[in-house]
Amino acid sequence: MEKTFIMVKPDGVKRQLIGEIVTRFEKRGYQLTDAKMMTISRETAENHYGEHSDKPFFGELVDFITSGPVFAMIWEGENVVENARTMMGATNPKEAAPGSIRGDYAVNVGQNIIHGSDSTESAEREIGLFF
Ligand code: 3AN
Repeated sequence: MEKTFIMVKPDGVKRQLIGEIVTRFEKRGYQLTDAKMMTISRETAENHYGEHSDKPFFGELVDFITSGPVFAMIWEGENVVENARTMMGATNPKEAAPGSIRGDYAVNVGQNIIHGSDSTESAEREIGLFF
C-alpha cells in the first residue's frame, strides 16, 4: 500500500493544528501508521531540504523548520502521495485553494503549516530520514 511522509511544521504545532490535520486525513480515509513529536537537527533539515540548498531562502527554511517541535507522520492508503498534496494546497498559501489546509490556515510561503512528500520516491527517502 502507498505511503507518504507528512509533517506538521513548527508554526502548525504552535497554532495547535495537529488535531485538525490528523482529522482531515482520517476522514478522507487514510490510515496513520506512525507518528512522533520531534525537534529536527540542522543536519536532518539540511538533508531533507537538500534540493533547495542553492536557493536564497535555504538558511531561513532550515532556521524555521528547526525552530520548534514538528509532528512527523506516516500515512498510508490509495493514491495518498498525490491526494495529500491536493489536501495541503499550493506551496504558496496565496495560491492555495480555500478548503485546502494551506488555503484555510496559512498566509505566508515560509510558514505554510505542513509538509508532504511530492512523489513516492521522496516519500521513501523522507520516511527513511525521519523514522
Ligand atoms: P512543498 O513544501 O510544497 O513541497 P517546496 O518543496 O517547493 O514545496 O518548498 C519547500 C519549502 O520551502 C516550502 N514548504 C516553503 O516553506 C519553503 N519555500 C518554498 N519557496 C519559498 C520562498 N520563495 N520563500 C520562502 N520559503 C519558501
